Amino acid sequence: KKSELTGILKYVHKNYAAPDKKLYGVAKKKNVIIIHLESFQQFLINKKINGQEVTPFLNKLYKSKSTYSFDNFFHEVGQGKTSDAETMLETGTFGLPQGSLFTQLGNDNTFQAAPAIFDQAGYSTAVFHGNVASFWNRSNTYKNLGYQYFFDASYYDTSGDKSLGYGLKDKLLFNDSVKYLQHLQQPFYVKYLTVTNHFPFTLDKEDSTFKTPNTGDKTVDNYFKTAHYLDQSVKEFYAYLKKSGLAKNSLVMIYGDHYGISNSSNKSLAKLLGVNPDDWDDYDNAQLQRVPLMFNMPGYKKGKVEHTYGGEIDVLPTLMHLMGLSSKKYIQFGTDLFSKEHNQVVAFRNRDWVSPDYTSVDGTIYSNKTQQEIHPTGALKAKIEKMQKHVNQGLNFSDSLNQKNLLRFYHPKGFTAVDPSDYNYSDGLE
Ligand code: GP9
Ligand code: MN
Repeated sequence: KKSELTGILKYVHKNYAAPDKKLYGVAKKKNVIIIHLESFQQFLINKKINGQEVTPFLNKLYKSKSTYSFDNFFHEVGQGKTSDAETMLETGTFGLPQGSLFTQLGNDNTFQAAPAIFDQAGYSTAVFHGNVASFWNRSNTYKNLGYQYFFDASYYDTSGDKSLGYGLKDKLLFNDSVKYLQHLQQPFYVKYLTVTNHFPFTLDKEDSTFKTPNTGDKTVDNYFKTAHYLDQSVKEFYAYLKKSGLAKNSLVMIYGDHYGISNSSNKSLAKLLGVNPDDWDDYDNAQLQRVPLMFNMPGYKKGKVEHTYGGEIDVLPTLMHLMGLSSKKYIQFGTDLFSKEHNQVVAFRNRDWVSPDYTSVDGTIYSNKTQQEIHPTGALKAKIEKMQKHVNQGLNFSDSLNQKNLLRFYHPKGFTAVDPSDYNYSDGLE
């Protein structure tokens, strides 16, 4: 079994993309604050409904000179949804072909993941989340990832109208977590998992005055309301970051974990996006899987909107390089989005893919330029096959690494293995 690592390592080394020297370490020693925008898709950015911006604050961050934003960034989750996004971002490996890696392998697998890497670089690490710790088996998985603290629902007052479907409302999560955040030793690596913008996108009247559209599909209509609420939550958190002085010492990474509107509702959404619903097809569904990715460094002046194609698997090496941490000795399946050697073929978990010029859905190839199906021959056919091979290899190697728990045989130099028994997330009340 150990020998299977050899093939994986060969692939990972061949795939490795060296960082852009100008950006390497640009946020060195700063805090890392990750804001996981639940079910948040890229089309919300700069979108107006009835003349009103849905996400005015995020729009400002998106185009700010202090932010590197991406407009061709895709989620790559499978059935593990939020937990798949977390898997990719924390471990640099894909979620599983079926089910959730957190649920299936989170108890026992060996990881060489972001929390442990940052911990060993001198950071304190924590997750803030308004749902119960057991959801997606986080309480066990986080210990194996090496998170020092997990402030789950038990740390907050979630009574009455303070919480909704998946837990504490986002504004309260950001507000009520400050008392824990401010006691963390800096620099810290922390993650906020929001929940309010989650299907079925319901919200109490008192939490929003946003005037929803009227597509006839309640899910689509309400999505804009909860997204607007999420935007306000982030704005309020930023006010705290500014006031406390944390902003200027932090890199804030903001991303959408996956779609909120499923393919079956996309036709209702089409009208709002200026597309004739009758023309909506699989190609459009694939393109709609874009989610935001922003690296905001308050005070920084050289940010811009990047058009590079990439996905969630690419985030960890990108972030590590911005923070001045080499990713070279780790087994990660994505590459630094700022690297000239970054591969722009984005794998979906079901082996479909998107790239700057072509899109593949269910074996059908589309030209992005014409948005029409094509039937490649000759050199183009070979090129397309090469892209599919890249997608298959990445997913296959990642699956075999995780399913056979191969990292237990891999010992990157200078990395200390995580001992889950080092952590106890209880708030001492039970
Ligand atoms: C629950 C939240 C939602 O804690 O993270 O998970 P999802 O349903 O999006 O996978
Ligand atoms: Mn989610």
